[in-house]
Amino acid sequence: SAIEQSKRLAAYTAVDKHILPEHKVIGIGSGSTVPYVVERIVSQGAELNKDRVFIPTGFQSKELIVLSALNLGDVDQYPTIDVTIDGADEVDHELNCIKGGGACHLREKVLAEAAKTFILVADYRKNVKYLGTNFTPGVPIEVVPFAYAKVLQNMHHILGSPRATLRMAVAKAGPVVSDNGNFIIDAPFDNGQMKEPLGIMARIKMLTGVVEVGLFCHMAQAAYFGNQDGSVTVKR
Ligand code: DER
Repeated sequence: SAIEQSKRLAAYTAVDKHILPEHKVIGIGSGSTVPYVVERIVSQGAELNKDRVFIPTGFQSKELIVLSALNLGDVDQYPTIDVTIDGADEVDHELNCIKGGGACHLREKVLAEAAKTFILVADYRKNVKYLGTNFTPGVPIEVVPFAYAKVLQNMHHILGSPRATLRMAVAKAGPVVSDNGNFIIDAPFDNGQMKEPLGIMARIKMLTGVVEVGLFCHMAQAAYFGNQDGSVTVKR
């Protein structure tokens, strides 16, 4: 499909540009775009990859590394990462992004912060001017189960997201449970409110019971978007 092609295009372009022979510790994100990142890294050859270690951002990411026969590492062993490449749900004109569509944003933010270089790869749907344009579920928020109702109440009445909801699972009864054993709240805001994502992120993060917020502000050095016409848009 055009979307899959554009994901592959973004991933291949980013890997060719940012995963160089001298990069030995590499953070691998989550979602449906990063498999193309790993595919391109594998194509760089076993000779190069045998001296590298790959750090996952969750169960899916770990499985991708293992099934691709790449060396698996842990952020405990490698607290400093050369490059982390990850997907995103939306990226605005200042490289702020919404992440957490896959409920992996806590570990993703740890590896994004630990990396000297943090690169985003996505299809053309994610390339927006302001957050909240295309990704309608809103800002993913990882919360401890004990506090989810309180956080939900605060989002509705204080933080200005009256339509915030607890993310319910599809193939499981009850709510989605993250790799860390927590719940996810999705909090939609309108475009106007998302012109200053840093302020929203900080206020949500302060709520008791919030573990991490799926807004990554001023963290990425570049974002690559595959386009339907086969071109690539780079934001930096
Ligand atoms: O959850 C995340 O932040 C993931 O990176 C994810 O949202 C990216 O999604 P996609 O690569 O499947 O579009």
